[in-house]
Amino acid sequence: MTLRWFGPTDPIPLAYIRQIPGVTGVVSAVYDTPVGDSWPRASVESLAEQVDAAGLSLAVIESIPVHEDIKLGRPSRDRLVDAWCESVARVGAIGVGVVCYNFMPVFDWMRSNLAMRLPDGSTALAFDDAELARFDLSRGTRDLPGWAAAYDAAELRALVDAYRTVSAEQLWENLGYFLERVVPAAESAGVHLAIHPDDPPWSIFGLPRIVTGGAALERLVKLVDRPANGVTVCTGSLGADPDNDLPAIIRRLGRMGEGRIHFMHCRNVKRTGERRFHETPHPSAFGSVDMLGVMRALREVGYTGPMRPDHGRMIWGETGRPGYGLYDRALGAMYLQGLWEAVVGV
Ligand code: DNO
Repeated sequence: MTLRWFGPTDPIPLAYIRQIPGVTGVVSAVYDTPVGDSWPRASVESLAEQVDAAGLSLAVIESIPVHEDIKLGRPSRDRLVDAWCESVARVGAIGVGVVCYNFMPVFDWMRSNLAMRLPDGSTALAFDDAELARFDLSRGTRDLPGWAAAYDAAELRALVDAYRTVSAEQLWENLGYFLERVVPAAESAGVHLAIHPDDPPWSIFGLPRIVTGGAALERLVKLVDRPANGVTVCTGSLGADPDNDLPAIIRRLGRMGEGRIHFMHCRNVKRTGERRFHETPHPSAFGSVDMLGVMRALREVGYTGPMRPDHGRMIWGETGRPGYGLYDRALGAMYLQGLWEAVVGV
C-alpha cells in the first residue's frame, strides 16, 4: 500500500504518511525540473533519500510528464523522448520499478468543481460536462487544477489550436512512436511503465483523448507487446464511464503476457448523469465502483504490485491540495487493506 506525496512542498509530512497502518511506499516525482528536461541524478537520489529517511520506500514515480511536442508528433520529439528515457534510466538506477505517466493532450485530470459539498459537509471533486462547456479558457490554466504544466492565455490557445489537426488515430500513432522508443529504455532500466487512463475518459474541449477504456488499454499494451509496457488501472477514471466493467478489464489485462497491470489507483465515483459524476468515500456503498469486485479480480490475476488510495474528500476541516488531503486518503488506505485481507484470506 502506498500514498502519493508531492515532495518537500507537500503540506503532508512523510512522518504522517508513515503512521498510516500498512502504508510502506511512497509515490512521488521530481517537481523542480521543467517538463521536457531529463531529471538530474542528484534530484532523483535526493527524493529517494528523503523517503528512506522517513522509514518508507520510494515505490512508484508518478509522473514523468510527457512533453506536448511528443503528443503532437513535432520534430523536436526525438530530443524530448531521449530526455524522458534518461529520466527513466535514472529512476531505474535507484531501484524504483514503476513509472506512471499519461498521454492526455494539454490537460491532465479535469474537474468542473474542486469542492462540491456533499450532504455530510465534506467536499469532493466533481465533473459535469455541461458545466465544463462554460469554462473560459481565455484565462489560461489559472483557474484550473495544478498539474505539471501551467499555461498563460496565449500559450493555451496556441496549444489547443495545434491539436485541431491531430485526430484520435494520429494521437495513437504518436503514442506508438513514443512507446517504441521508451519501452526498450524502460526494459533495460528494470522499470515497468504504467500509463494512466484519461480522466475523465472522454474528449474535453474538443481535444482527442484515447486511453478511455478496456479496449484502448489492450490496444496500447499490444502496440509494443512487452511486459514493461503496462497500465495503471485507475478505478475512478475508468469508472466514470458506465461501459467500463472494471473487474473484467482487470481480468483481461492481468492475464495478458506476464500481467500488464503495474499500478492500481483505487477511488470511487458516483455517476449522476450523462458525463457527470462526483468523487465519494472509497467504500463501494458510496459510489458506482464495486471495490470488492475490483479486489477479487486483482486477487484472481495474482496482482502483487503497488496500490494507492486515489483522491480523497476534504474532511475534518482539512484544507490543501484538491483531492490530496491526508485524512480521507488514510481512511481509503485502511478500507482497501481490509478488503484485501478478506479477499486474500489471511
Ligand atoms: C490525478 C492523478 C493524475 C496522474 C497522471 C499520471 O490525481 O491520478 O494526475 O498522476 O495522470 O500521469
